This record gives sequence, C-alpha cells and structure tokens, in this order.
Amino acid sequence: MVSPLDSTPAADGFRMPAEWEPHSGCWMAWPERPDNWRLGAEPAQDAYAAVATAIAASEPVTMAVSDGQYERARAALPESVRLIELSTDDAWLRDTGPTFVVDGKGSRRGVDWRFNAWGGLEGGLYFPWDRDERVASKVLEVEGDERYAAPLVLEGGSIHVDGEGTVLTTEQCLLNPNRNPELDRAAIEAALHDHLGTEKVVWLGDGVFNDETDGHIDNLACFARPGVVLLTWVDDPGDPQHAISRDALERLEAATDACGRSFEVIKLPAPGPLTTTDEEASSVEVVEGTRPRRGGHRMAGSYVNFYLASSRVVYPLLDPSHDKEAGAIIASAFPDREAVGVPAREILLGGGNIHCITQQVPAVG
Ligand code: KQY
Repeated sequence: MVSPLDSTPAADGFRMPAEWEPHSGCWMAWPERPDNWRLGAEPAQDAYAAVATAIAASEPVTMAVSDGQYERARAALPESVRLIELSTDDAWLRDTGPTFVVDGKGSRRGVDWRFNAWGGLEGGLYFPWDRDERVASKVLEVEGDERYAAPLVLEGGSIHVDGEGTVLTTEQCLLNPNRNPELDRAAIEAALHDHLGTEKVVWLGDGVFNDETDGHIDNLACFARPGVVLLTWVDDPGDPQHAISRDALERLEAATDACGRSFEVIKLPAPGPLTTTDEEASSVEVVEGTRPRRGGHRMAGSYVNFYLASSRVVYPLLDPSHDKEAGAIIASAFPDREAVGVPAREILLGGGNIHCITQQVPAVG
C-alpha cells in the first residue's frame, strides 16, 4: 500500500466538492456475493449494468470486477465502461471507495476512511471485510491520486456536503458505538472538518427505518444545491418513517448552514412501504458471518438515493405508485440535468441503492 500523506485535506487546502460539481468519472463495483444478492447475483448484475449504462451516457464509468466475473460483466456493460480487476467483498463503492477532495488549483487527492462493514463485530453486515478495506487505496492508485488515511471509521454514504462548508449527517450512524466509540461528537465534527474541508455539521437524528447501514444520510436526505435539501417523506403518522422524517424536518428548519442560510426543504415521497417477499429472501444463500434475509422484512427504500452524473440525475424506480411523482420532483430539483429512472428493486434487496453503489471522481484542471 502506498504510504499516506501525513497531513489532512483541510490543512493542505483541499475540500470535498458537492456532487453537482464537475466530474471526470464514476466508479462502481460488480456485485457477486451470493449471500447478499439473490440467485447468484444475476438480477442485481442486470440492475447494476442498467445503472452503469445510464451514467456512462453522461460521464466515464469504471467498474471494479473480479477475474471470475470479468466475462459476464464485459458482456453486460457498454464498451465505454472501463473494467478494472480489483478484489472486493461486496459492491458498495460509495462506502468502500475514497472520498475525493480538490484544492481548486488543479490537484485532487482521496480520503481513505477506515471501513468495518457497517458496524464491525457489533452489528456489521459481513465478516471478513479486509478486501473492501483496501478498495479506496487501490482506486487512488489507479487514478494516480495521493491518499490521506483518515483515522476514523466512516462510509461515504453517511455524509453529504454542499461544497460550501456544510456537511449533513445522522447521529444514528456517526455517533453509533459500533463505528468510533472512542470519539465524542466534538471529536467526530473535528475529524469531518479536517478531512472534508467543511466548517459546520448539520446533524439529523435517525436514518430511514430499517436501514441496515445504521441510518446513512444518503438514503434519508441530500442537498439539491446550497441551502436546499431533499428529504424522504411519509405522510402517514402510523408509519414509523413519519416520525423520523418529521424529526429531520424540524432539525433542518431550526438549522442554518455554514454560510448562515436557512434551509428550504423539499419533501420527496417514499416508495411503498416495500417488503421482501419470501421468494426473494429464500433465494439468497445463507452463510455464517453474513446477516440473513427474511421474507416480510420492511426494506429501507428511498428515492433520495440517486446519483448526480454530469448531465443526468439517475434515480431508482421502486414502486409504480410513487415513481412518477418522485421522478418529477427530482427533475424539478435539478433542472439542468436529464432525470433518468432505472429499475432498482434488486439493488434495494441487497441493502442500498444507486447512490450507495457509485462514487464520483471530481474533475480538476
Ligand atoms: O447502502 C449502503 N450504503 C450500503 C449497504 C450495504 C448493504 C450490505 N448488505
């Protein structure tokens, strides 16, 4: 592993850009583990290929893939998608990839967070996770970017930035004792600012109901632009998501960002509720060390979990009774981008969605 830099991004004048800032490309990884993806991962591979194809029409896509899956992936993906043989434990580049930072003077580097499979031995989702732990470092070698080794456990899906000094996150995830039990809120805030170049943390409470990441922000809420937040929303007070989203709304209404702006909040209706069928659950292999799937389980579906490509917003299609309305809200939040929906239930069955499986590489120079 190439030695990391011995400073921090903020000390060196680097910051994490917002997702809507220019990209040079996007990284993903090809799913294959049969104890997370049903039917040997084939339906999930079709969904990943559709996401990659939708993004590749807007910016270059690189797919990490094992040797054993190279031919399947090559056949399923457009030729413009670059395949790189790179070992992973699963296929969540948002969480295992680096968080890229830029200095505004033509340089880009990457933050390599510690990774413990969303909770380590205290509620994590699989063991071992050592190949995933090495993904960020390898991606940075391929990109030719220098690396900061951050001292805290963090997944990229647990943070969103507005590019103007604000980071949005959840207490459920970042203050969870299964991530950084030795760090209190103030120490976590300081570490975020050191590694993202931010100045203010806006804390929401819980993430989406039953989210197996311990409440990643990228499934609950995201910035549409500075001062504007899209929030997953359920009107029904009897639904457990209602109180979670209402609490998030109240916190956002009471908060200001790093520039002193109040937030405008756009409610994005949640799909469903969506539950795993018995057939879906029983077609996932049961392996010791991996959390098993159960039929009837309420999934953490959310339309907030989209990816902002250079000229497109690629969002999940999850529920025919809500897809159209959600797509229209997303399209109007990003008027300069083409909104493209991709069927994504198979990704949700694995525990996340389109934002979770993608990692943007900001453009420099
Ligand atoms: O949603 C994510 N960011 C990752 C979910 C991982 C689920 C593993 N089964």
